[in-house]
Amino acid sequence: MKKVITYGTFDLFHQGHYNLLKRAKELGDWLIVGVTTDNFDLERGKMNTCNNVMERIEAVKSTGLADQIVIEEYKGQKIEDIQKYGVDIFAIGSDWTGYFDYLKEYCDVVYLPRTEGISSTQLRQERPVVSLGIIGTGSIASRFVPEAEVVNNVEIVSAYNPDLEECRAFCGKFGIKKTAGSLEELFSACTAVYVASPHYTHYGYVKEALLSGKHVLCETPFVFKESEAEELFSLAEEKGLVMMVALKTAYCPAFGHLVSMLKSGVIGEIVEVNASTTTLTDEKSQKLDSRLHGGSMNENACFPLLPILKLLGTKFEDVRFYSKMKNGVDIYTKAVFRYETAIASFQVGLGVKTEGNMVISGTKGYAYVPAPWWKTDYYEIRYEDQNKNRKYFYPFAGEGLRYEIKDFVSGILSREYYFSKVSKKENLCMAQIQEQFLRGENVFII
Ligand code: C2G
Repeated sequence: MKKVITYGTFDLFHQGHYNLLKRAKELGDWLIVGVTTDNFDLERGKMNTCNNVMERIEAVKSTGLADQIVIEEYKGQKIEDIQKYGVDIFAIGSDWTGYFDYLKEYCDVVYLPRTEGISSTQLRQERPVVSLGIIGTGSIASRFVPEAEVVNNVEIVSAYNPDLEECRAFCGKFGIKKTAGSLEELFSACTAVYVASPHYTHYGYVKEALLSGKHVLCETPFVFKESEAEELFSLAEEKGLVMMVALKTAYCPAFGHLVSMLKSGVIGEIVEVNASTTTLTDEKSQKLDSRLHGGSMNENACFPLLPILKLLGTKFEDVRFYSKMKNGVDIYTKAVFRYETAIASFQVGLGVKTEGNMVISGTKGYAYVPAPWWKTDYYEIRYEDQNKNRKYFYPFAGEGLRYEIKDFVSGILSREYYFSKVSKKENLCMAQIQEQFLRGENVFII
């Protein structure tokens, strides 16, 4: 039996892909199709795929041409697959001519004619564009705009800030066409909004946006009351809108992989999670202003809460906070969570600096993520026997905001496959923890 293998992303599956698979199948008796994983595509610079790996596998499957589908996860896998599956012919489109000649050592390499006039890139450009309005034009919004520019199918069309002069300057700087004089004006120009205003204003803006039928991407921290989070999620569900919290770490390739690896048991049972996020901040900053919901917990807690809730769940027995205060806000807080079979802790600080790494300890080994762990491209899994230690590297492009933006846009464009990387349950739990801290429950001042 002559075995043929071919690989591809097969995004927005089209006639060119179909022709290629058909031609490949005709070369032998058994066709194996390798479909790239989302992470592998990110790694090789394909940032803008519209369909996730499950959708792309489904598309290949539905042609009925593939006798076997495998997933392609890393560079170098082709050689291993060819040997593992006893492949006779490696086939690929002519756009790759010459590139895969190194595989000739293992099997025949055939470059098949590419279908002219159609491509995923072209189809992606033809997809609807999500028009985005920005509420709040401060520093995070300034970092957001260049990141959104590298994501397909999204255009920033307008911005709003109650300070019209500041808003005009922002729009001028980034070439945003419309300076909105009111929220109504902003909403009339867009289908989705990015809420990047001071955190105490999130609840109000998100609610107005949802009521106006807009999808929402809201900066962290989302809201400070569980009931508010609950209300906003219900509203989004009711209206059939995507509402996502822009907790960038959750969308970064390294973090997603780390969580999946640890959940699959590579360090045994997880017994402790410890993470810290400190960012020394000018005392006069709004972030340290008690009247504006300033403070370390409010500003940074959602970052370490993410791995804790993802790895240990939302059902802890109790939590205690140890805080150092200044001018009515916590400049440093250590939180300790007791779970039935594990413990977790984090440190957050705006007025105290500490090592910003993350260590997750298990019964067989531990994961070490160096500072700043919340925007990492690298982590290690370490064991008693150091020979077994492994290092893992992932892409982390630019400011890392492009991953959440891409997810948000994909969520809006292909709703049926959308699931939020930070679940409703996790978001509610984060709000509930913040609320408990603000109530002073189990807070010990040092
Ligand atoms: N293709 C084609 N005609 C087109 C478009 C694509 O024949 N108009 C072929 C490509 O040459 C490739 C296959 O369809 O053989 C899949 O294309 P992509 O989805 O773009 O995947 P690609 O990035 O080429 O991945 O490991 C992955 C491989 O290296 C190829």
